Amino acid sequence: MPITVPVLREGVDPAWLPPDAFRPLGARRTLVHGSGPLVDTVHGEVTYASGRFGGEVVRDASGTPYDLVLRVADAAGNPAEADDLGDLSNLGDVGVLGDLGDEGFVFERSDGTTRVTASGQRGLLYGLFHVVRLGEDAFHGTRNREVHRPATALRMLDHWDNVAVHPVMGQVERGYAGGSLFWQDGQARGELERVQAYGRLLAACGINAVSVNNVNVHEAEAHLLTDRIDEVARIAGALRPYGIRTHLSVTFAAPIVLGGLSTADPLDESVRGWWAEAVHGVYSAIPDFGGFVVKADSEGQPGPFTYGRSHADGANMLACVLAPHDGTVHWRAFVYDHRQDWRDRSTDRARAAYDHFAPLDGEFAANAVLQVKHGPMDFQVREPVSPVLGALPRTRVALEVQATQEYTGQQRHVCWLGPMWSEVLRFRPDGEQGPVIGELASGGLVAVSNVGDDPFWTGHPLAQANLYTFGRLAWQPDADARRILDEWIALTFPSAPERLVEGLRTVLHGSWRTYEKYTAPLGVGFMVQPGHHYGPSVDGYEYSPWGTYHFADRDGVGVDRSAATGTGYAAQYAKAWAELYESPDSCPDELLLFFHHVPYGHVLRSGETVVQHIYDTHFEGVEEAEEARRVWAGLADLVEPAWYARVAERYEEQVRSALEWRDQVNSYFLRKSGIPDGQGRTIY
Ligand code: GCV
Repeated sequence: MPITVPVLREGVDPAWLPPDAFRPLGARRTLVHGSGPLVDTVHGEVTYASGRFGGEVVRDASGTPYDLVLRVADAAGNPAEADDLGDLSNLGDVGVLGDLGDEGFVFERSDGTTRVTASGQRGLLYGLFHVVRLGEDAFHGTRNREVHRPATALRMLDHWDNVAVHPVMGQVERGYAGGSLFWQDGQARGELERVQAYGRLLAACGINAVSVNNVNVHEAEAHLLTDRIDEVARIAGALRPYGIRTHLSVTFAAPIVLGGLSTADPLDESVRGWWAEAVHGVYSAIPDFGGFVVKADSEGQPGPFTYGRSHADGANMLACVLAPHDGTVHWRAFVYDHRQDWRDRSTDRARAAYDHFAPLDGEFAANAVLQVKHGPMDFQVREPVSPVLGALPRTRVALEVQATQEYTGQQRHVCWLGPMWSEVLRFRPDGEQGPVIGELASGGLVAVSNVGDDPFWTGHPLAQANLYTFGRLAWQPDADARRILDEWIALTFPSAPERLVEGLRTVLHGSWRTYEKYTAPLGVGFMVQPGHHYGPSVDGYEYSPWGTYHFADRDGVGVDRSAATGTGYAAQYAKAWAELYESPDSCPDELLLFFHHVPYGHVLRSGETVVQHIYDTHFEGVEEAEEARRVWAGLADLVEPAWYARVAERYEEQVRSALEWRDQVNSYFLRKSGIPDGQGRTIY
């Protein structure tokens, strides 16, 4: 039976799956061949599109020509069922199917028929969305066989959603798009059609896993593991038709909090037994459950350190009880001292993850994945790539990025993060040779979700591009981010005139660098308002316990992380990078203040002094934000009014906020340094 495609409530934006995106497919005659629940999803999608656009969907091969064939075949290229496939039997070189795995597919077109052949149901689903992405191009000319398969098996979104509204963090921690899609009034939503529609959007960009609750596990969320697992099961049920496996964040102290045990020591037999029992319950309710996400010994969350155990001990205990069920534990490497004394210059938060985890390489179980933030600090607009990502060759490592824009404008500013993520994915930890991060992240790619129950999903409609880009990069980490953005534009605005396409490119392409220009300079980070992290406060975190300092004084600014005179962080990299970062003369400009404390008159590789660079980029950043607002205003006649208005309203706030950033940062450095702007502009 075909599934019923989820229908969005009036006013909810279809994002990158507007009905018109299905027009080319929906106007054709399509054979859907194979069986199983995800084939039913594909069948449902084609039925829905055909019903809308006058096409036809056929389930059993009849020998008549088709415009499109979507079929599951076995590794030898034989169709899943022994139906008469007539002219469809020609798969040519079928050897490749054996390599496709469950998620890959072959795409080809000849003799007027477009064929998608997958060896697993998931592959068929992704093949369907490939056809949707191609639009009319999928149905013209001849196309040689293309093999598509994801670079990594786990492409995941972590939701930091609280079941019950948290008094400080609200419903979604660091969420800027309304309430939770999953939870409302302290429980799982009764109506889950939107969750299913979310799964559909995610499948269309290649995401296959979702963790549904905050990694900071409060009491209500803790119970999801045991007595409230039925609520998680209902959410999993809504995501499953689109190939999404559900994961849960759990507290390491669960045996105490939920089980009444006196300890959560990972080497204690009763603790292990308790977890095994709990996991059994989870899999009874959700047979395809993905696994756990764990934030341990981090920012107040409990962990194995309490018992004198290592993080490998903690992760492996959970891995062991998950293994019989094919589950995975995602163990976060975000472990540092958040109660640091700002007077203590010997402690460097940037060092912490490497210091904790690099010595544990080779000790983690096969189904334990170490989940590592892309930078050593915390999702700043500019950080070096975390040295942890290249330091554990015998460990499955996942890269974690933040689609939710905690430090990049909180979905009030446009900040398309595709170029930043691409830079990280292309980074070669060993220098010129060796694999890039996109290849090393065998444990998967994870983004903290930027989605909520807002009608536009992401608060700022243009932030949808971040979610889409993440999914597509997770599928193919070396893909060109700008091509992905073009895909997003083409899907979101089918048959958009060139002026709109160009306008969207203009406002999005450079938006990350624009944001970087008017906020914290040269990789120094933070300078945000404490707590909520929106807007400027240059010294906001300077005397805090969080390890986030810039050390500006009258002579200079920046953190000395060199091995020779600083914290030694630069030496955590392989030789080529360690040498590059070690000296202020070779360190890339954009990271200079991350690695070095330099005088304001220090001349950058660009030829500009540090302080003049700060002034110039802050003026430029505001001008670029104003220009983007102007470009957007010129698109008013081409975009649906509510969409247009939401973006326009956000641009007003972005420009206001950018001005505030510019004036606070520039005034701060003028007052500290006493060095006037070389161009004589007004600084307060
Ligand atoms: C979920 C940062 C955020 C926290 C977040 C933490 C993490 O510190 O500000 O809200 O907690 O990262 O990644 O665990």
